[in-house]
Amino acid sequence: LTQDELKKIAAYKAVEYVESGMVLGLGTGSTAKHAVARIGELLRQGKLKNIVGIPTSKITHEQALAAGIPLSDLDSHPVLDLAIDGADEVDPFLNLVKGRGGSLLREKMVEGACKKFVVIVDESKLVKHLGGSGLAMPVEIVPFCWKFTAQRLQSLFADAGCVAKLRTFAESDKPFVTDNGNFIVDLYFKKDIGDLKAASDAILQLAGVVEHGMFLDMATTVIIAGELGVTCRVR
Ligand code: DER
Repeated sequence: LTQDELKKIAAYKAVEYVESGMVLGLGTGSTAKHAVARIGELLRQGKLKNIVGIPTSKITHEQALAAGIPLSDLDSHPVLDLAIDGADEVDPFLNLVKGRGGSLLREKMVEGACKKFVVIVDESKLVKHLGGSGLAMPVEIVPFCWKFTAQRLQSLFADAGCVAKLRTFAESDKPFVTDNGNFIVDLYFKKDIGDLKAASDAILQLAGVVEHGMFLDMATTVIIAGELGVTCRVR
């Protein structure tokens, strides 16, 4: 099975949790994309009714619109029944790294407002420790004096051998700009960052930081699609 087929299997499994009448958080990324498409398909087939979708990014807003999912926002629906979204990393306690697609702020706002947050991943996303894979830990920051903020983030995790890099578009040095008009600094760790809650608090205390990509104690269910089948982990 290809990685995309595994993502699709996890996504379709998650959509089985969707009931007519629900207000749904619609995730962002190549895995969540399959869930959004599936919800649209079930609506068209009449197997789901009266669904309201709350998108976690402009790109998901466009996809959901095209899929015929009625859309709204958190102002109109401050409490959601269920969100379905992917993740970049999942640790054994169901803590997540998200945001390598750049949508972490709206995802965290929407998914933090849900009664249930179902995460869908292929098995390649499972890690022992968050940030341990040497891949990016995204932090959304304001553009004002971004070097100052990036430097402070890097110093926070000096013991973990942290390197902070402004996210730019591949070819150019143009900074990536989020849906909210902010920049993203990606943190790369050489060693384990240890206490995640302490790391989260320290990051959020820096004026200039908007939000980070660690989603701690938020996922209620993680659906993992692997070569040997699909497994569900429930908090
Ligand atoms: O950027 C994001 O937050 C995405 O949801 C990411 O966590 C998962 O993206 P993927 O399903 O394309 O791997």
